[in-house]
Amino acid sequence: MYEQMVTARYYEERLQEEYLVGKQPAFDISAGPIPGELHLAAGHESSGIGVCMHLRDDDTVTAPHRPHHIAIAKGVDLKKMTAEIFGRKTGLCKGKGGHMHLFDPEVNFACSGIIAQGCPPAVGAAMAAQKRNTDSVAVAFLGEGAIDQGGFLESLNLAAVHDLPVVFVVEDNDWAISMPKDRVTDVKDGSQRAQGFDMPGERIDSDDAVAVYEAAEKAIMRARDGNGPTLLEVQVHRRMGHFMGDAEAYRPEADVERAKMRDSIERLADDLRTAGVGDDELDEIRERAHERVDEAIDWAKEQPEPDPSEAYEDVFKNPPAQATTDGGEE
Ligand SMILES: Cc1ncc(C[n+]2csc(CCOP(=O)(O)OP(=O)(O)O)c2C)c(N)n1
Ligand SMILES: [Mg+2]
Repeated sequence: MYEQMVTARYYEERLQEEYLVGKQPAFDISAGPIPGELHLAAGHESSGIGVCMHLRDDDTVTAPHRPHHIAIAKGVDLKKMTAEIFGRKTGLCKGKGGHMHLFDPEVNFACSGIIAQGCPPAVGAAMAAQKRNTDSVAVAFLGEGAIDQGGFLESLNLAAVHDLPVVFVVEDNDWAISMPKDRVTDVKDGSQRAQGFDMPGERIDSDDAVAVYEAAEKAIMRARDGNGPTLLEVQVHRRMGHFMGDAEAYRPEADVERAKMRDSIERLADDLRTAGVGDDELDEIRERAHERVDEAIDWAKEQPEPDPSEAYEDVFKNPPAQATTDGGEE
């Protein structure tokens, strides 16, 4: 778990550096090696990793717009994922999706920029698993800012009424862009929503990745054993802005500091030290993780850009006439 968490954190730090290349001085979002928006998940590691440690390749995961830690934990190919983020031809989606549209059928992982959008497809995957009599499960991750979305609430209902093998994981980082949680809901504990659908709900209120791991184990085993869905809410922290380039003028400095103080990775490292793991071993793990990330980023940066003539391929099932490369002659 520690290795995965360190990998995810360092990945975000490296992407942060790469993203800023060429974007200054007037912050041009389309310039540089990573074009478009970038939402980094530093501070969310305990949730993605604590949950996905229990999953197999044939289990499905849907993630929101802040997906990298979850994708890494689900086993998405780091090189192809990085190439996708850099908009390269050898990326997971041939460079056409970017960081919010990572799709990897090898390990059944998808994410989307539309919040709560992953819930219905996760329910669909769980229904398919149930109908095929397999013991695979689905997990839908979403932010606390998405828990009033109809798609989420309808998914909870469908999952409960059909006893589907699905787990919903709300990553509560207290913010939805510039909107603090207490301005959109009076319900402090989002897992209470489970009661309205007659399913178990649990909130993990600490920065303890092991507590997440244990709660997720219960929920995923329950799903695998055919006993239906669970809703988990995990308190995480947004260590960075909502997206790269967010000046966070709306956010009190003390809140940023608090987020940085409560670091689940440091906590896990302390727990490991207490359990007798030496600093040498922790350093070794960190070095291995850094090497893997650096290698993936170096590889991605050397990959070719997609050919403009392929822009419409894989985008439309039945391309409209104007969406052909010759300007609509056919
Ligand atoms: C349906 C929909 N409405 C609005 C948006 C714009 N939007 C993008 S991220 C976001 C806030 C998400 O907050 P939260 O779910 O808490 O996730 P976090 O960014 O904190 O990880 C919003 C409103 C969107 N992407 N999709
Ligand atoms: Mg949030």
